[in-house]
Amino acid sequence: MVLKTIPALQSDYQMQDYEKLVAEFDWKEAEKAFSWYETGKVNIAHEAVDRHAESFRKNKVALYYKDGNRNETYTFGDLKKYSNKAANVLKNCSTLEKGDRIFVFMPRSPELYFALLGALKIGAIVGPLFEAFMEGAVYDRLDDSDAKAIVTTPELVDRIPVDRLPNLETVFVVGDGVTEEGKVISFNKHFEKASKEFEVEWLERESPTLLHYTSGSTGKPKGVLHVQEAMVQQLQTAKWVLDLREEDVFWCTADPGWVTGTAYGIFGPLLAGTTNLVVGGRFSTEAWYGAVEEFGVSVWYSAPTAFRMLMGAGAAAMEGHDLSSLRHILSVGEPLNPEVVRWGMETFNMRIHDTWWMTETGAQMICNFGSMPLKPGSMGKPVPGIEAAIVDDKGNILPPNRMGNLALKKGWPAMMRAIWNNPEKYDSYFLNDEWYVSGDSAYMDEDGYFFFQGRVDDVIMTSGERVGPFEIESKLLEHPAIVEAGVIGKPDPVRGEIIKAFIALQEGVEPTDELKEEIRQFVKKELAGHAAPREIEFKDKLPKTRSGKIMRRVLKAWELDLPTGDLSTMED
Ligand code: 6R9
Repeated sequence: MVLKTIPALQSDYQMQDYEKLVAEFDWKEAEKAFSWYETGKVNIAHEAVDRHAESFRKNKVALYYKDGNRNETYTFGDLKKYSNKAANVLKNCSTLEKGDRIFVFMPRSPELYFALLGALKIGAIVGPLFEAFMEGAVYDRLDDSDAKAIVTTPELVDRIPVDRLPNLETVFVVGDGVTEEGKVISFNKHFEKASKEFEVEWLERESPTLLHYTSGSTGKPKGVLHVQEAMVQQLQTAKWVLDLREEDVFWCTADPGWVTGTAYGIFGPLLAGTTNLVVGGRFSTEAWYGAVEEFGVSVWYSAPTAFRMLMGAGAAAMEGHDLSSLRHILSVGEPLNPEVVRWGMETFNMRIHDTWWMTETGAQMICNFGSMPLKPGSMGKPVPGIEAAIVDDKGNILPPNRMGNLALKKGWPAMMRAIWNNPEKYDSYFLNDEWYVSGDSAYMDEDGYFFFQGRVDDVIMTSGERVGPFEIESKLLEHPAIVEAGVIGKPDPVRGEIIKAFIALQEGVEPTDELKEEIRQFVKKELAGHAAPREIEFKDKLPKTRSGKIMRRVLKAWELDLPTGDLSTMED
């Protein structure tokens, strides 16, 4: 059963005529929005902050920050001043030069944004890290990229193995009363005195900006390198997909340790001159609904795992909160289950718009736009200017409704330009020098909508049928007892593979054998006999990444007693 198509929104969405744009749009058009189009002087931090600070947006709020006792507001003028100060600190207290790698390793706080933008102003390459990383994860990333400096906090500094990182020269520690010894520099001490003037380093469109480490299923995490030109696509999608407008308050819930937290937690909205909310700390239903209300959030970008938690908390959790400021909701990172879309319609009377992209793509690629009908369960259609297709392993385009490799025509503005230190890995993404192959399995229907099926490695072959885990997981979520589900293929001598489901139940539900049977029958009746999980295992919690992705490879490794691979991004 497929939920009915939800009609396009009747409003002034920025992208109106999708088909026309697909036929006519050229990225060259989008470049005109930037000052470098006129001046030739390129720096993403200038475009995101200084350009607005020098305009009518000088006193407009750029950043609301809330965490525990801290509740702070920064205008674009403030952000220019403080990122200039940060740039001066980084420049004056280290030997950092254009192209050198600096990491930011700290919780979400205004200082993180000042430091990150300051580092971009001096032309350094910034590697953002999740604050939860332990010593091994920090070491791997700094060592692989030959980092020269890192910005961190007193709580995290002990996780940086300075003795094993001979090229790491400077450790900036953000906090009060930091003692300067060895490589440690007190960020705050120098920040207070630093000049608020700074001449940004002017760079090229192809100059690198960010180095985002992302884990594959095997081996060490790889460093995905982005360049200045990514801003073209980040701004264009902020307009078309996020539909950001002058008066919006935008909240991207992602941490900058994840690409969503930089591309859309910083750049997209700031390039568009939009007011952003940053909330520190961990997820809680109360804090999240409270933040939407307190700051009047109008556009909200989050992830299925968060929506599922809000859904699990039920209507009672919303009581007493005025969420009427919300106008547009979007999702990324994991397949957006139709059940969650249904909940969104019921709860907010709003469509939740899925967006598909990857660290490697640098910006949104396949999306549900406000101006088009939404098919629940589909990620939508390619952003105008992007060509996507389902191809076989040789690069032949497959007809509609056939499952295959989700591929993108090489050469979009935000595309990664290298895997750090690993040109072979970089080349391995491309097929016939034409297609970027995502590693995701999907199909496209006759209307051009793309449907995610799973990572290629996760696709299940059972009794000769190819089954994507996503469809089964989504069906399982429709069962009232289930909060979360992860589905894998388990090798079987007769059937090739059988379907095994790991399930987290609603609080208070008894994990009985009768319930297992009931769930099996439910899938059988509602989806297909061959899709019903032969094995079911109840778990308190499923293994997930910090960006909320269910780690099916970990479930599989546990099941089959295989090595789990890199676990540095796993949530504790
Ligand atoms: C931005 C981001 C990329 C992988 C991607 C896919 C999964 C992301 C999705 C989605 C289904 C969506 N993914 N968005 N799957 N529907 N809307 O998530 O980057 O952390 O590199 O992950 O995430 O499997 O290949 P990243």
